[in-house]
Amino acid sequence: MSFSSLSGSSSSASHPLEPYGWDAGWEAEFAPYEAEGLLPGRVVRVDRGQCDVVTADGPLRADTAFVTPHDPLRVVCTGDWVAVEPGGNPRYVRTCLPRRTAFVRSTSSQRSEGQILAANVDHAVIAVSLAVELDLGRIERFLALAWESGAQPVVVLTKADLVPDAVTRAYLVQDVETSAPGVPVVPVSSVDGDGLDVVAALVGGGTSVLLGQSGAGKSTLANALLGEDVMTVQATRDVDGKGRHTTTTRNLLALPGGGVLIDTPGLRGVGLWDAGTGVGQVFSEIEELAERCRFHDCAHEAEPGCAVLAAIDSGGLPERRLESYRKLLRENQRIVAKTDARLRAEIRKDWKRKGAMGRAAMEAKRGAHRRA
Ligand SMILES: Nc1nc2c(ncn2[C@@H]2O[C@H](COP(=O)(O)OP(=O)(O)OP(=O)(O)O)[C@@H](O)[C@H]2O)c(=O)[nH]1
Ligand SMILES: [Mg+2]
Ligand SMILES: [Zn+2]
Repeated sequence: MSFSSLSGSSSSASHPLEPYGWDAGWEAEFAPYEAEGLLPGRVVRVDRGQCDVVTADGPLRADTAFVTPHDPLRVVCTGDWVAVEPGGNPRYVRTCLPRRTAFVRSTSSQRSEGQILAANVDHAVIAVSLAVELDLGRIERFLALAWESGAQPVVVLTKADLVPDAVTRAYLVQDVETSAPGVPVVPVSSVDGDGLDVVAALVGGGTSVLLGQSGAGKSTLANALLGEDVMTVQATRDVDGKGRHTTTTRNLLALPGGGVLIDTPGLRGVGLWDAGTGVGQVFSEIEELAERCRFHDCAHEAEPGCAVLAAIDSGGLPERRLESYRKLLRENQRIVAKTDARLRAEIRKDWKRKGAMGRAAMEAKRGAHRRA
């Protein structure tokens, strides 16, 4: 990789990591490590105990042993800013700078384990294929996680060339817009280039992550935005969205017109992960209506003066939205309860590990409490 082609805006020497999102905030955050002689870098890809990092000296590979703690949410991830040792064999990533945002999902609905998919992301771009039937519930779920991550969500409806009829296309866009208040919804085709300029403008600043099911066209879109084939795309697939995963690692790419893009492997589904705030944002129109219900604790079931039910009756709010809202709230409560249970169990384990001395000290303290 060379930095010579970077468009230096003026005579003032810009930092070679600027195209990767480096700014004054990261510089300040990195200062103590700079003093130690470590190199700043951004994680491009993580792969089995190692990661690719882009630094001012170019790309390098480093060992992640120090940044792979037990807590899966603190494991180094694509998009992280890190401090890397200037040399050594292996060369180690010493530490991760505190994240501004993080896209987290639960690995499955069965287990209460969070998985971080991308760090320091400004725009969460949810790719949804127009070649298959829209699943609004799934879009809402992605959106909840996106809002929760701290990033601004965007929905791109890919393969728009497969819906040539303008009226049908407009209906599909409208359906998604109804399920995504406050979120830009952009139909795009990587084949004929429709909508590409709109997406390019949205991802032209900050860091964006492409998320969605396998086969949604994420890598094809990434290549179209890059103007070259960097990500591998499978030319033919048996069944759209069901084929094998083409992209297998999360990859960070600097876009030629500015902005940073993270392409990710397709996700069959995403489990919520402590996303109560995110769910509220996806269904903001329901939460706004709820403020006008007669009862403060209205459950919008059959209460008199319920503004939510009134909106359904008048056709202003699709009933599906309320059902989906309830479903995601319930799922989120379940995952939060499970996580709390797991944390409690871990704290108990920790407690058992403590030596006799610690235990005695605790006992003494408790005794003191009892006496008090
Ligand atoms: N007609 C049409 N096909 C597209 C478009 N974008 C992507 N495709 C096709 O859709 C298939 C999947 O595209 P990918 O870009 O590999 O999908 P992906 O989301 O990266 O998939 P994973 O890496 O498995 O997650 C390929 O056969 C592409 O050629 C588009 O805009 N129009
Ligand atoms: Mg891909
Ligand atoms: Zn109500």
